[in-house]
Order: sequence, then C-alpha cells, then structure tokens
Amino acid sequence: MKLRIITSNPGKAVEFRHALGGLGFDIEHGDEDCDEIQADTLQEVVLSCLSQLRGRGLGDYALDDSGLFIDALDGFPGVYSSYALRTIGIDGILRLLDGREDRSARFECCIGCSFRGEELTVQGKCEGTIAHRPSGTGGFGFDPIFVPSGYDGTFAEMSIDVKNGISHRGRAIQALSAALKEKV
Ligand code: ITT
Repeated sequence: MKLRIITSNPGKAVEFRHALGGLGFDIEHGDEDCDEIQADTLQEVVLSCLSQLRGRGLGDYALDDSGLFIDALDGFPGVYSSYALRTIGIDGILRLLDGREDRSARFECCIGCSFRGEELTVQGKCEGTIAHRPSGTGGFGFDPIFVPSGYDGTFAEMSIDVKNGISHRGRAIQALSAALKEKV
C-alpha cells in the first residue's frame, strides 16, 4: 500500500517511514502548503488540513498534528507547541516549570488520512514527565526533555524504534495501520 506522508518536519517523516515501512506500507514523503488554523484541539487542525488538501491529486496520504500538554501549565503549550518551540524554546519551557513539583505531561498526536477517497482520523497519547534538563541527541522538537512513563531517559536518548514503540505518534500509527488494513 502506497502512502504519502505530508509534513514539513523531517523527524516525523523518518518516524512514519520506520513504523509503517515495517508494516508493509510503501512510504513517500512530501510537503504541501496547509494553513494551520488556530483551534482548541489537534483534531480540528487535522480536519482543516484534510479539507484544504482535498482535490490536489495527492493520492493516499496522511499528516499529523501533535502537541506537548504540561499539567502544571494547564496543558500549555498543547496546540501551540510549534509556536512555543520557535519562540521560548525548550529552555523557556524549563523556566516555566522552575520550582514546580508537578512535572507531569503528555504528548498527543492526531493523524488525519485520506485513503481511497475516504477521510479518517486516529489518535495516540504518551504519558510522561518533563526532565529538569535536556538530554540526548536523537529525535526532534521537545524530545530532549520528555521522559515517557516507565523509562529513565528522554525520547531523545532512544532509538527511533523504541520511541515508536511507546510514543504518541507510534500509537497513532498503529491505529492507522489497523484501520487501513480493514479497508483493503
Ligand atoms: P508539520 O505540521 O509540517 O507536520 P510541525 O513540526 O509543525 O510539522 P506539529 O505542529 O505537529 O509539527 O508539532 C508541534 C510541535 O511539537 C513542533 O515544534 C514539533 O517539533 C513538536 N513535536 C511534535 N511531535 C513531537 C515528537 O514526537 N517529539 C518531540 N517534539 C514533537
């Protein structure tokens, strides 16, 4: 099954390729212009992108919108994660948590997919905590400060396959694969 992954983020494309390649998908990577609307949920952003991409002759494709939701910050940066990373960055997030005891957080991912003319969305979550300092060189984005529950190290200290096995995106990809396999 051929599937085009639409993202401007090469780190995401690599994770999709690793996870779906192993499940028998033939993955292509492309970038397409899609205005990320300001919305309260990842799913609203994804549904808007799916509708903007309709009719562009892209074949079967998937895209995702993800965010880091920090409990002590009432869910910030959440749907504003990309803006927060570009502006205050990882150091800014760590400063906001200075002196806070509760460092619990979760990554969430919503994947939208257009497959044989039908659109679907699936979600995945990963619970964890925000580390006191960045560590690791793998991954991308907030990976150096996110420690998934049950692990000692950050996402940035894991191989792609280990991260995919437990991450928000890895879980959403599993759900996507199961949903698509039912349609063929
Ligand atoms: P596209 O929308 O083009 O796919 P993006 O990087 O803007 O790329 P998102 O809006 O989904 O993707 O991501 C919001 C932010 O969260 C962004 O700064 C990412 O780097 C970060 N992020 C997303 N998934 C992540 C992950 O698995 N690990 C660490 N950071 C992640």
